Amino acid sequence: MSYTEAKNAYLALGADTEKAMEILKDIPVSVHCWQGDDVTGFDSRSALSGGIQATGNYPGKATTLEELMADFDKAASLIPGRKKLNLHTSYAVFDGEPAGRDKLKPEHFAKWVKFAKERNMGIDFNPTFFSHPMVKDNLTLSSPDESVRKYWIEHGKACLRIAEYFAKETGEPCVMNIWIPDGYKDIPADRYSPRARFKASLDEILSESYDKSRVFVTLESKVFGIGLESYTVGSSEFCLSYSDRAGITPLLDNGHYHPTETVSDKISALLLFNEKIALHITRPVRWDSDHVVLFDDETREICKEIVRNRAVDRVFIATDYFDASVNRIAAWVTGVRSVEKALLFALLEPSARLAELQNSGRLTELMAAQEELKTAPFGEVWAEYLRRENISADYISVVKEYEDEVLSKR
Ligand code: RNT
Ligand code: ZN
Repeated sequence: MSYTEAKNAYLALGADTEKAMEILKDIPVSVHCWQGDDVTGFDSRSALSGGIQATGNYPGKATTLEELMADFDKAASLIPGRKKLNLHTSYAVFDGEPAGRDKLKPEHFAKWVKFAKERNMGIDFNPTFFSHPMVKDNLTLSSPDESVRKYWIEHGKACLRIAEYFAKETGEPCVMNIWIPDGYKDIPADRYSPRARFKASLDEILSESYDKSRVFVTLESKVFGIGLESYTVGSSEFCLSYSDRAGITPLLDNGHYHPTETVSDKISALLLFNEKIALHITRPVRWDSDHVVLFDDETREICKEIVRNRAVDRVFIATDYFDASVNRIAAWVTGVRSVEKALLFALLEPSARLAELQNSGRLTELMAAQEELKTAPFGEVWAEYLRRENISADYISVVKEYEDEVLSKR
């Protein structure tokens, strides 16, 4: 089947492929830098902590700034659409004396700014509250130890200044996401006090003045972590309530809920009460395993909710996964392409017609129409989108060549 035939097939179903591709190419997807090196970073190179894990030992991992940048470029060259660079603080670059995370300055990210500007990308940012000796007993902003709490508050404030610098330099808004791993492996006796301290710490961080038109602070909740099974301080209720009260943006990671809960079902509720929301798109397999995102049911359903609710401008979309068991560049490309594909799939849904079926109680027809869409000639439209974006459909041979020439020599 040709693209023209696919286009006509979609027109018959009530969807406009041309319009869909036009919209898709301008939707920014924030690509996480940490897929490139299993969340290691450059500042302390401590073992990954915080209850998250990158499993696998595929050869060729990036270990220097230059390698990570080259790998990111290779991946980006195989991903269509508008991209942002998503950095963690642990990717700070020190030319002279290393600075502690409480004393980081914009200059420690100057090389990343140059990199992003040369590629016309905005930058998003994440304070790093893990993989560091100042994490004490798995606690940071909720620690009962004042010196620990203070250190991480200063870290948060330093990150706000850096986020503002990113926004000013790139001319694009910077989403700064706060996620802390704090929690307990076993049943705590006091669930209230750590949350009270976390609340106070966030208040202190946000007392730093910053340009709210350029920097969007988001808060990511989580239900459990490895070694933090019984209690997490930053639970969903805590984070939603806090964001609401403080006027910041809630962030939902689809690996951070009980297994039968879906983020796709949460989006509409949050859009009714928030100007903006933010997402970490990942693939949890039995736990928050951060497998590479695929073009699967939940990824499509999440994207449908963004598109149907006309919220493309209100949802900050970012990827968040780290698989060390396969080629890391292919992992990057497969995951981000899956998000792009799911967005395209969602843009090809005749949502007004489907909503009309629902609202007029024609639920049998709705079921049939939704099934029909699953086998519409989507592959042709995706292939056309790649052609228009000048991106080769076959990325595996490009990645293999890079593996032979570059990765295998590391
Ligand atoms: C952890 C959170 C968090 C991290 C990144 C590296 O469960 O999802 O977003 O994955 O900050
Ligand atoms: Zn996340």
